[in-house]
Amino acid sequence: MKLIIQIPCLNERLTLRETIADLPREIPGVDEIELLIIDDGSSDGTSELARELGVHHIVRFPQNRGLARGFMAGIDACLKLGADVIVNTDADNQYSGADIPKLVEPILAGRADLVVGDRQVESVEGFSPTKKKLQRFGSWVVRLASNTEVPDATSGFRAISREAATRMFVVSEFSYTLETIIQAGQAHLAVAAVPIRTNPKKRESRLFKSIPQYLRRSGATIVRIYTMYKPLRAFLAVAALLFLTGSALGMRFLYYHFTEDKTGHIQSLILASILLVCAFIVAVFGLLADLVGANRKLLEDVVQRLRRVEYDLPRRLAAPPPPAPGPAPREGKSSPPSA
Ligand SMILES: Nc1nc2c(ncn2[C@@H]2O[C@H](COP(=O)(O)OP(=O)(O)O)[C@@H](O)[C@H]2O)c(=O)[nH]1
Ligand SMILES: [Mg+2]
Repeated sequence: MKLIIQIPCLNERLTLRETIADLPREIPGVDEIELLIIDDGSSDGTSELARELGVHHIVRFPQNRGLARGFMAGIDACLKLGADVIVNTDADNQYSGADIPKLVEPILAGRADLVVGDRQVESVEGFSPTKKKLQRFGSWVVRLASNTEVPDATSGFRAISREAATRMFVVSEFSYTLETIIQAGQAHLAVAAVPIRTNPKKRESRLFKSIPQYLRRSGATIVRIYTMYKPLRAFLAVAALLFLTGSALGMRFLYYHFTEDKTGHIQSLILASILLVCAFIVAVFGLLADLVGANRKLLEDVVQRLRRVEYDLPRRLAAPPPPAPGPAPREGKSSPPSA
């Protein structure tokens, strides 16, 4: 059982040493632990420090590609390196490395494919009330879209089984946290959450420069992801709103038409017609988006199979062949080694 702990980094020279020092060196049920950092165009010598600290693998981009792409590059590298379980953590030592055994336990026990560390956000001191509210809202949307019970969807402290990692495809540019849970939920993988501890805040977030930026980016990500994974529901909700408003205006027109003067309220009639036509168009868009979604699922299946061929086949070919079936070894004598 090989565990690779991956750490996405953007200029983390100041905190990387402490983060790595806090990682466990041994975990019951795990034979090998390796570290991998994704240095996403850092200019402060993060990679050099990582090498000095004995990090086993470094994925380095000459230019910043963003956390989501960095995360996926790490996942791909871990699969290629033969990881059975992958743990993702932050380089600012935000999450307590001592909780990694707790995080991987449900995967080792075969109870989960994706385990998300729950920071119990209500009690985290470093979070502003706005961030807490948005975090709660984001987690609720993710639970709705994924049919899972993850309380802290934006947590980057996760354990991922090889099976779940082979199925991960992040399309969002900005962050991987929400999308990966939705994908796992929709693929009917077992998603679990365990309470974990966090360390005191070391620095401001690298992902957001200000609260309005946080609101804008997270809001857009949540809407986009929900529409992407539940297109019919999202489009039909908008269509229903347009339909109900159009119908109400249409009723208003008919009411006045039959009870008062027969010539007035033409504006209501025009607006009602426009809204009803729009409702129809949006509903048709929903059907089209649903068809595109079905296509994406097929593509995901193809990519998953390709990954298996690319990453699992060489492993299987490199492994010694199983002993050829033959007569059972006689008692007291060991069987001859197979070729
Ligand atoms: N690969 C990559 N990692 C990033 C980028 N921005 C932030 N990170 C890393 O992602 C992790 C989370 O970032 P952090 O600033 O702690 O975000 P927060 O925990 O949401 O406040 C840290 O390990 C960062 O070094 C980026 O553009 N690319
Ligand atoms: Mg952090």
